[in-house]
Amino acid sequence: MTPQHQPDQSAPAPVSPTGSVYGGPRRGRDPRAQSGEFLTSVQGVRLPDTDHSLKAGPRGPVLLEDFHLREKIMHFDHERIPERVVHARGAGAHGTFTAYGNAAGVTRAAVLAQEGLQTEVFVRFSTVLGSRGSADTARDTRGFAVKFYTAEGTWDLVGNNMPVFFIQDAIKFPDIIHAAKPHPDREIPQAQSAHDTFWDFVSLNTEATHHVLWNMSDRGIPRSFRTMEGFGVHTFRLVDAAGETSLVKFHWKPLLGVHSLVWEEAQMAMGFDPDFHRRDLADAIEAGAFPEWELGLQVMPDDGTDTFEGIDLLDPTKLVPEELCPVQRVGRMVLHTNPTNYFAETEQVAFHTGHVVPGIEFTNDPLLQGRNFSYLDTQLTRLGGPNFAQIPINRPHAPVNDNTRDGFHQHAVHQGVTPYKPNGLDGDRPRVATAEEGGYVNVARPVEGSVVRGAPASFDDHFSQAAMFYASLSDIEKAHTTDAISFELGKVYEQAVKERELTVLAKVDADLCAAVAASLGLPVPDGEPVDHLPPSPALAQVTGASFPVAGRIVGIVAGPDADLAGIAALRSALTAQGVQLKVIAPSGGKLGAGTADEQVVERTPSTARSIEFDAVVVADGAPRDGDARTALLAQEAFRHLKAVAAWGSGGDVLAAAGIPTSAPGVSVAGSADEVGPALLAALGLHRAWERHALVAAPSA
Ligand code: HDE
Repeated sequence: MTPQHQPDQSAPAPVSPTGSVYGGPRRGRDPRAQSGEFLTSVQGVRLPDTDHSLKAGPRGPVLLEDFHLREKIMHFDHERIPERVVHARGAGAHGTFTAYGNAAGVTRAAVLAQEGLQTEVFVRFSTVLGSRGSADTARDTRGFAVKFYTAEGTWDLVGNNMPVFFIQDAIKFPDIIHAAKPHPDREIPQAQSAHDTFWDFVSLNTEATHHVLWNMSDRGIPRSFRTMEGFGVHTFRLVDAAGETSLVKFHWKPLLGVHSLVWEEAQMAMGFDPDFHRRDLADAIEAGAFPEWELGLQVMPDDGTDTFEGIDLLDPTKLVPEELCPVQRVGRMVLHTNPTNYFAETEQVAFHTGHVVPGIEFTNDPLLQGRNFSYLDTQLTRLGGPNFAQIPINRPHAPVNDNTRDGFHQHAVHQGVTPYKPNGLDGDRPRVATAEEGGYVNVARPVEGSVVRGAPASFDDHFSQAAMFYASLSDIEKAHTTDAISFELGKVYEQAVKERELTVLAKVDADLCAAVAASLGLPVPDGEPVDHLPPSPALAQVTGASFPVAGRIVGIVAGPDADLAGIAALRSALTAQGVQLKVIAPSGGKLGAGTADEQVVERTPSTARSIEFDAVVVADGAPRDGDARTALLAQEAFRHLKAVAAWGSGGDVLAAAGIPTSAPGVSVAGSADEVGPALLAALGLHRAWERHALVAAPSA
């Protein structure tokens, strides 16, 4: 007799309570969330007092039987989990990815291939080196990790904002990270690469040179997570419905363009607003300026060589120039919802390169293969056991029936007696799936070779793409990169390390090497730059192109006698483009309280600092002999190449601050109506780059 099916495999609910599909507390309550009107103990006993321990008399001693005290303190003592060993500092958001459908020719993964299909995502951006409480704007690579909750299972694209990596083989990851993290003796410096051990390692391990140049370029100090590109870095293998394969590289293209801070701004933000990027992301989403990216693919033939136009696709220190292989846009991601709870979502989210769905496979990139081990392993310590996939933010939005059982933090109440296969007692359920039924059937690919510890000869080319990258930058970006390397090596104590790094730079670009050597007061070493591919214009970010301005912030200096009607008019012109206006006045409260043009004062001279604003405007009627910090505000904005504007007597305030009102990106108008269009145009260009020559080079 065929055994009767027993409902053996009940699994956790398929949709995360913190996912935006569920809507968190906004739509219905998660039964595991806090509920009830009264404060209770962990066991649900209502509490009359949570401020006093149970004592023998008001002056003590405290009694051991105080279960509430013990429970409250016990839980508090264990509120922390280990921070990520890398990428500890991060910020996340929920969103939706919509496929255009044009990827159907290369992959059978519906998330990419099915036109119009919407897939929920959770994205976490991060710095690499700093601790969880470190500052956002440190010079560093940024993580760009996307969890796609697809109906075919979860797919994680765990990328960075740079397309290459420091090392070619995962076995070196502990080395690069130990070298880049704070020195083990004093645990300094925090969240930065400007120190001896980092430069010691990268000057010896020269395969890092390409990534080091990206870090030292403006990409290392993004203006916002919203203005970063993202890259999958490795080459992946896509499989279409017919089983045909292609090699691909993944790109995220921000609709707002790629923009960065200037170095002085980044340094100031580390003190004035260490949460700069986290705040920017959350504020933009809250304001409705939802960040968007298009996902793009570089598709290359899987012809068995694992190379394209002579570029080794298995070497993660190499990119494929977009001019050689265009990026085809296959979908759009919109981030529209802030997390409800940082710890539950952003901290507990667990990404893994091995989370893939049918139609997405790996290549033999040795960095990728090592990552496929690491990301699962790290969660055991970080999230405390093997059941981290049951944490709400990590739950697949696909039915899970995995036959795993028990373990720490098991939340499911599984039924039945047959968590094994084959089984006869439950009709051998759950069934295995064929490819047609959506089973992850690997494409058959031949593997052969001798067992060796080594790398192919092509991995020995450490400089040609570094040189190409540097040659591709705009002059301003080259100047910034030169300043950045001069700064970082200037912080290094060991002379030998500086000298060694100069020999590396000599292979990249002679002018770069000479400028850094001059800054360090060291001789230019012998050595010729290597040959490289032609410059790739797609790698430069200062191009003169204009971009949408949604989410930008303008600070407006005002006071009790300011032209409030003009401010109101400017506000509506800016708000229509998604730009926020923040009023800065001598004291808090409201200007013109109770009038039609009432303005809430959001900043005073003691709380306003230029780093918060993409542009600074002085209103007609603003105090002419105002606080000296107001002059500093305008001067910093000017020095950082930001748009500066004024109307009416506001122009006098700029003049008194020593701002040349005819300089590029400075507009002084007769009325607020004229300021709006000029300001929006300047914001679209991000910075007044032509002003670069006027201001102190190292700070801009
Ligand atoms: Fe990671 N990386 N990584 N990495 N990585 C982690 O996983 C690792 C690498 C990246 O927001 C860890 O859950 C190894 C490249 C991001 O939660 C860990 C190697 C790229 C994040 C780990 C690399 C990345 C991580 C730490 C060399 C870009 C943050 C905590 C083989 C393509 C994800 C964790 C988040 C996090 C290991 C190299 C991106 C330890 C061994 C290359 C965005 O598993």
